[in-house]
Amino acid sequence: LAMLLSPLLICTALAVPAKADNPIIQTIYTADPAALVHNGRVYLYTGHDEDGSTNFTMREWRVWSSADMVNWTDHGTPMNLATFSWADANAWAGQTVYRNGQFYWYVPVRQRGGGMAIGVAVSSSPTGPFRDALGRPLVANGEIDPHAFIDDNGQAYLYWGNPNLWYVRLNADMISYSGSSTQIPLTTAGFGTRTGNPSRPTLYEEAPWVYKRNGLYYNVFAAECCSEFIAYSTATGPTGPWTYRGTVMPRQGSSFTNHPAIVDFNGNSYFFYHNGALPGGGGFTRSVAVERFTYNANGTIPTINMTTA
Ligand code: FUB
Repeated sequence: LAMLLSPLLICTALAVPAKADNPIIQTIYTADPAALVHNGRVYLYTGHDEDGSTNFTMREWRVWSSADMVNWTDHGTPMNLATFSWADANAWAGQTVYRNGQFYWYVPVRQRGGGMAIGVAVSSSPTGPFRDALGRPLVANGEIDPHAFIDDNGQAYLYWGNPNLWYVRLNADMISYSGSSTQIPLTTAGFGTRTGNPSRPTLYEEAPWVYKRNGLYYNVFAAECCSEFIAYSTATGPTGPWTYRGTVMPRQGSSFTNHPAIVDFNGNSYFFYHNGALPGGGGFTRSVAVERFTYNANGTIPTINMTTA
């Protein structure tokens, strides 16, 4: 009987798809995901909430990668605050893009004796090590959460901001820019209506994630603090005007922040975010998680709920 059953058992086992952990990383607290698809792998760039963190105790960034969205390789810490000699705290939400054989990692950090600024580090490998490309901030206006986007015509943009939303046109070297930083008008038509905070009439809070799909530009962002949910706007061009489209991920879980990243990989779309789902988790001990989703036929993003596995 055992001999007869064993092929059946093997077939059954093979038919069950492998399932990833969610949160993705279960060994340390991670936050602020940014995903990059390169050469058949998804690279996941995160911050690191230290154990016992009480107010964003974050000193380094981490890299992870996967070829199947199930098994993740830990690439360690290829960048930390010491990478930026001019920074002394707040290794917050960054993002990495690839161009011409180099990987550019944009991050917000606190300048020594100053406010928040955005630095850019470079490496010839997606897993580093990364070195400070400039030896000074790329942008220093006290605001955070940089996100770079390269349009089909090769023009790159850097978006960032809290409480405002900014962009600047990056040069092809990705470490300098042309023109000055420009504020994207935060209109309620563009970014929804926030209630109860006259100084911030729209939902936009922070964490812009800009990309293009089927000719439409998407700006997915953290909305309305605190706690945050994830919302999005669309536009026919990379600088707007933006039209508010609604919720991507409602407020859920025990983290008062959330932070979006969206990529397509091997024919599927993935939404990365963070929550407080690990034991001991919360607003300063967050964990990066992911959900697979399908765009609606008209290009809108469905409402996505947090899951654990
Ligand atoms: O992780 C520190 C800050 O919290 C990030 O810069 C924001 O996006 C929010 O997630």
